[in-house]
Amino acid sequence: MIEKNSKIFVAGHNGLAGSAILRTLSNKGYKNIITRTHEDLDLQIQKDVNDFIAAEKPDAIFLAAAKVGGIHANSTYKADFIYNNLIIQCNVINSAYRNQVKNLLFLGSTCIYPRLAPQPMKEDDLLSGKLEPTNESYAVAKIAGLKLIEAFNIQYKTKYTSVMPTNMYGPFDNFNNENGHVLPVLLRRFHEAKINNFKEVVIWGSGKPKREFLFSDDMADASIFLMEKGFSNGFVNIGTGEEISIIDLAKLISKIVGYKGDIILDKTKPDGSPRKLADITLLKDLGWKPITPLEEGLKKTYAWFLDNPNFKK
Ligand code: GFB
Repeated sequence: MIEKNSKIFVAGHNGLAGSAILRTLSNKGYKNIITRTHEDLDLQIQKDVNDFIAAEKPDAIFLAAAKVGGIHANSTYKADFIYNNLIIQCNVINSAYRNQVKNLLFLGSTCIYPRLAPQPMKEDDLLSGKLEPTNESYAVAKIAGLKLIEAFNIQYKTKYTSVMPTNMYGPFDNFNNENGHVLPVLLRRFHEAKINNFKEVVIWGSGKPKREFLFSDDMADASIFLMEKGFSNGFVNIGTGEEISIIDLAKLISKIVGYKGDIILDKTKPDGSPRKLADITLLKDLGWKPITPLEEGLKKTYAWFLDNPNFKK
């Protein structure tokens, strides 16, 4: 387990998840944190990763580095989503073991579950059915990652942890119109429609699919909670237990942004999974509970977006 003076490497500290983990660790009084930019350390180069971990010998690693994106990016860059993520997680998990790193947390995603898994989705539902085609590459890579952790814990007696957060959002998200996830993309689209007086905003799909949205700082809080407990007995869902349809999310974002125009559905775009609500009974039984309601998280994220106009788009 980790303690306040543990030396902690946050891999992927500039991303949505990694920045939330870095921010939350600092807020909780962790002072001995190391990070490396992608330019300084390419996690796809096995020797560089091993040399870095051997030299720094961290007590713990939060593996939040990954190739991520929304439904369009996942459908368009299938090879990158499986190859990049497999390489990164194999390099970091293997080097952690080879250099006696005691604690490691691997970040997966609830897209690992079958497209039509019973809702809410339990950890036991893994590999019980066909995956959602639009994000199968990413899902296979993340399933491989959690299985790698499981296998290292069995064969090499490591005590590593895997968490499967639901759709995350928050500061330092990807607001790019094509490759971002739905929540940041709609925040930006409604904002730009308001300031440009557009008559309507187009959203993709039927608007009927439901999604669960987890504020990134809450994911970080749950992940640090598990690492402080030294939990390493399988993988754990992280979510809010609440879901919302895409059309209702769009209406909520429109209200928060203050947009007055119409919402139009582009049904030529894919819907993806009909639902993907995570069952968080295991996490709640361990003593954690969700923190940030969606409307509050949306307001915080929109405020951050307004304060960071030049952030990657
Ligand atoms: O967040 P999202 O891109 O990915 O899309 P998933 C969620 C839903 O939002 C789909 C609808 O039903 C989309 O049709 N949507 C509506 C939009 N308007 C838009 C829009 O302008 N942009 C986008 N992107 N969606 C992701 C996986 O699945 O879940 C990732 O692709 C990851 O790999 C993530 O697992 C957690 O929620 O469908």
